Amino acid sequence: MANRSDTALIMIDIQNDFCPGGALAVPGGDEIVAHVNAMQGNFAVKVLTQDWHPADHASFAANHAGAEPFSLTEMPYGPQVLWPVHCVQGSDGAAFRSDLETDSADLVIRKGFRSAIDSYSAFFENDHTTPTGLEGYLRSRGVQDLVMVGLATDFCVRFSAVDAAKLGFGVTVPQNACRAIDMDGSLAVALAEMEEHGVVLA
Ligand code: VGL
Ligand code: ZN
Repeated sequence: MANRSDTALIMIDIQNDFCPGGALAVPGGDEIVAHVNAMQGNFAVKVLTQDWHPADHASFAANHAGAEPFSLTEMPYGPQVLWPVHCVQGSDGAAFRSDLETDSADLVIRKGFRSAIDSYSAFFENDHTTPTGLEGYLRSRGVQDLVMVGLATDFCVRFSAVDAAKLGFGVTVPQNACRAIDMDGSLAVALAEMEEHGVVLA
């Protein structure tokens, strides 16, 4: 897939808060950075996504009286995990890992910026209908295939990969360039769901 102009590398949420020491640390999240950096030269189109929440975001347990982080609630759009406060707009935690190569990215797409709705997927918010604009960008650049890497395998990578496959993109997820939160077996569910939708788990 080296340098095919119709293939994009999508680097998902490689931010301080998802790495050890961060507010929603994914075990080993920092270990993928060197690998992701090394992959970038093989892609004509490079996109970074950035989880980017206002402080009053509805996905934060702290904004629901009495709720514990990692508990489940019902939102108008369906079930929602309540997270520790993370990736607050403009905070250090929301910044990309300083060792991630970001200068050569063509596009940074921010998501989760509406207080009332979370967005795991890089394509649609958690209501599965509000678009982020990424599909239009990729199509207008002639992209057909995606390689998706980043954090976390079982949340933002999973929802992004499944949405991409549903939209008709060819999708590969190299698992050695991803790390999972793995809450209550969520990694196994994520891998099965991605495979079901034709995502290639490399
Ligand atoms: C993510 C939980 C909450 C992710 C983002 O990037 O996987 N997970 N916000
Ligand atoms: Zn988030």
